[in-house]
Amino acid sequence: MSSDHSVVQVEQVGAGVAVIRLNRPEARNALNTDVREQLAMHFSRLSLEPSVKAVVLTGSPTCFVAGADIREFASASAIDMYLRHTERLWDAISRCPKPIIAAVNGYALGGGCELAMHCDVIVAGESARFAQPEVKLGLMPGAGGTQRLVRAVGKYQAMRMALTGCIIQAPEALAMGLLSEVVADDQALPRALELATQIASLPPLAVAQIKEVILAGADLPLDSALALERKAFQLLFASRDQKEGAAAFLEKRPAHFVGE
Ligand code: CO8
Repeated sequence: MSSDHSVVQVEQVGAGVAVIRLNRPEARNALNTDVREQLAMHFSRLSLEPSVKAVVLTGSPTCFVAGADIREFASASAIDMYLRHTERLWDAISRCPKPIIAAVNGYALGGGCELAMHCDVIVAGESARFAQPEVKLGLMPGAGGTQRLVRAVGKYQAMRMALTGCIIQAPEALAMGLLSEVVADDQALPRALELATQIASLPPLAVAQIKEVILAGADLPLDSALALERKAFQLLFASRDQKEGAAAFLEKRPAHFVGE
């Protein structure tokens, strides 16, 4: 890890995979300004780092993230909250062009569940728990918990979660469509690393186009989304990796992708 005491630690592991680990155990990894700014800084930097092809985001073995730091906003005014402009910090994560795999153990609550939903693939340990409990604090989700959640699980489950703040166990979250995979608790990080390594070995231009089109297309009318998909698909025919992928298949040999 880059620094043992930092609340957000980054390590490059294996070929093309960076791991971002939240490290604020005394507050269950609650997202205070320091954590948010460091997360944004690392995601911005890794977005531009050519040697990194996929990012794994994780917390501790018992807690992913217990939400926004309640102490930090307990007595804030509406104008204070506005002036914090936390959207610029979330944007650094949502605009990362590289696949982000969340490895979730323990609690992913409020802003923690929203942080997981900023990721592209979510692997959870079987004891992980998810909730949008803001309503119990007289609040509502403020970082995608009404919007990304409804897109992931549909109206009736999103309403149930946000209106009651109920805790959802990992197997139920998987069945709802909130997760990609549930594994044994001690396998969440290894499995996320395995997926990230697999993605990092694939042609990065194709990977980037897939991520961009799936995310952008989800907010467009179907015709526009299909046109966007077609254009991105056609664009990939300009890449060396597309020629290499087809040639390797036809010559019955492993492909050697160069990212061009
Ligand atoms: N904020 C600040 N401190 C926290 C938070 C938090 N969200 N969660 C835990 N802590 C602190 C506790 O205060 C405690 O500190 P201390 O030791 O000084 O008393 C320490 O972490 C340990 O907490 P617990 O003793 O409660 O630990 P447990 O293991 O017993 O329980 C839980 C862990 C279940 C995670 C429990 O701490 C909990 O319920 N936490 C609050 C969960 C919550 O309500 N989260 C939602 C917050 S609101 C939110 O996320 C709004 C998002 C809006 C988007 C952002 C827009 C800006």
